[in-house]
Amino acid sequence: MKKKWWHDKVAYQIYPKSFYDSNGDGIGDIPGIISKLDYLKDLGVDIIWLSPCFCSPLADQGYDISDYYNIDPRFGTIEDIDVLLEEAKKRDMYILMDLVVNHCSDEHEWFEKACEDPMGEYGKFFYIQNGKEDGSEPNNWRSYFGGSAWDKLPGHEEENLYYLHLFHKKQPDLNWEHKEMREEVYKMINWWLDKGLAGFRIDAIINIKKALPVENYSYPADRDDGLVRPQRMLKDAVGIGEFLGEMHERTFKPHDSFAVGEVFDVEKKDLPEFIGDDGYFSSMFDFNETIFGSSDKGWYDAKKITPDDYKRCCFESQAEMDGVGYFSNIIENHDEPRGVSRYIPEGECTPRAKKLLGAMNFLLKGLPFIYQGQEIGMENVVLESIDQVDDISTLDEYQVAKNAGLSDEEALKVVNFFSRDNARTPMQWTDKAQAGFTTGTPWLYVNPNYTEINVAAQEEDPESVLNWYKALISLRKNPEYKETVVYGDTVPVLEDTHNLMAYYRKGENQTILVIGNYQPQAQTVELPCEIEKVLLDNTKGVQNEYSELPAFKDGKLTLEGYQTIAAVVKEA
Ligand code: TEU
Ligand code: CA
Repeated sequence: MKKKWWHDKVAYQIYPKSFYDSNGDGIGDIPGIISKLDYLKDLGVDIIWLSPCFCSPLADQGYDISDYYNIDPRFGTIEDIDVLLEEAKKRDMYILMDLVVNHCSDEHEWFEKACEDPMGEYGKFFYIQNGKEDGSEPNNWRSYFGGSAWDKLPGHEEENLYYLHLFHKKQPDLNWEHKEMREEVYKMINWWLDKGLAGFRIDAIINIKKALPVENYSYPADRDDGLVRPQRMLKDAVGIGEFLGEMHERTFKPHDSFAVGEVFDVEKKDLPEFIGDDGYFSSMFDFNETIFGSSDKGWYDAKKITPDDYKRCCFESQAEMDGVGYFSNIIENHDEPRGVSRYIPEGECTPRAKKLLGAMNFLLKGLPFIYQGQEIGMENVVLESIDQVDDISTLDEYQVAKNAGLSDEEALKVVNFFSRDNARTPMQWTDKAQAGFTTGTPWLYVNPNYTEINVAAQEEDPESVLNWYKALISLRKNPEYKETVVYGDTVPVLEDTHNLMAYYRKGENQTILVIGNYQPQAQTVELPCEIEKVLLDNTKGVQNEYSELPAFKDGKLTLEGYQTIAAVVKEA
């Protein structure tokens, strides 16, 4: 694998609306992000991915863009972005923005023009077409947010004319088959890269190629709504590489920029095309742990992941990436529950367990992305009522659960666990009003546990989750160990041991063991190696040098509940 400038970095995802509100309107903004750059630099962050802050009606919280060249006034101005780029550069930090080009907003001028003249030039920018003879939709694809993926074209409700939206009805799909539309996308990407962006996170990009002609691709319904999930259609959508390759050649490659794809359902054989040395993208997220246990029926039918499942998913991805490319590793993002509430069994979510999870994921091979609040161990919220929910996806899944026969309480419990709102409650800076996020009324309620879980409380505590993440990041950057942590192969160790996650990171002439006892009870294991130097131990706060582990003798290591260590070892 060719070494790239971003391999040894640490990335951080900001959800601007919930990160920090600088002007008291209850909405996080770009000046707020600028004011926190030193916090992020001190943490050890190099690359910052901003979820969208372009002009948008916020039907899908900004993933419905109405002007790709401008910043929504609720978040700030394009001049604020210039200041952010400048201030980041001063700190050797890089900014990524979110490239949302599977669809735009129905309030984008392209779609407005398409509605004025569906058969004109801008009509070709979208999937606009006649329904069936009986006036029904062209096929039975479901939107990711529920209901048909087709709606009558606004202003043409009396005609048999539909437009496609795989996501919300206010997110019309862009027609990538139309070259002029692609040219507009490439022009926009290059405009932003020329402005100084280091690259993009690329939204839902696997959806840009459809099975065509759409009227030939109805499928047996997979639920009693008579519809079928869009992923079924994607299996018949052939040739996405033509678009992704063109985009790579026309934009990312000439700028040597960093592009990380939000890509699902890519076959192992296609990985080299996607993230190989000259792949469509620099990297893609490892979603193996994220999708584990999910069900086509909906969130209500999903299976919870256990520590042994989690370990297997991580090692599977590490093996998949081996010799192919460089995944981006996450435990959470703005679409997912809080990682510590998902991957740590209920009732065991202590700071020590949070630190174990952090180490297990962060020290894998790949580019680590920390999601805002993960570094302090922010947790899921507890919903009292469905009326508290903002997320459109959650509201849909609540209905799906009720249609499947769950009671209101059961349905609420399910969506509470998986709701995207869990990751979108305001960042918890202090134990003061509104967690120090805003002096106004926050757009979404603050998790009531902010009085215990907040940045200020953890900065001074050597045993805090925050200082543990700082220690993980400084280990990755430590010249003595960085080659091993960044490029060393991942080799599972004691893989069959229950509730134990252990792996070597094998560098050229150094092996680091990462081992975690993923349960509350202590356990003793026979190590196939000699511990030479302990680098990190989540039971001992942050220290530079550790004495030899007292619990290690005759080749046996006893780990306390949720204890994890990283150590230089000598294999037997
Ligand atoms: O998420 C895409 C998304 O919802 C995936 O989980 C989808 O199911 C995938 O394409 C499966 O093939 C992105 C954003 O992260 C999310 O916040 C937006 O709501 C969505 O796209 C629409 O822009
Ligand atoms: Ca604000």
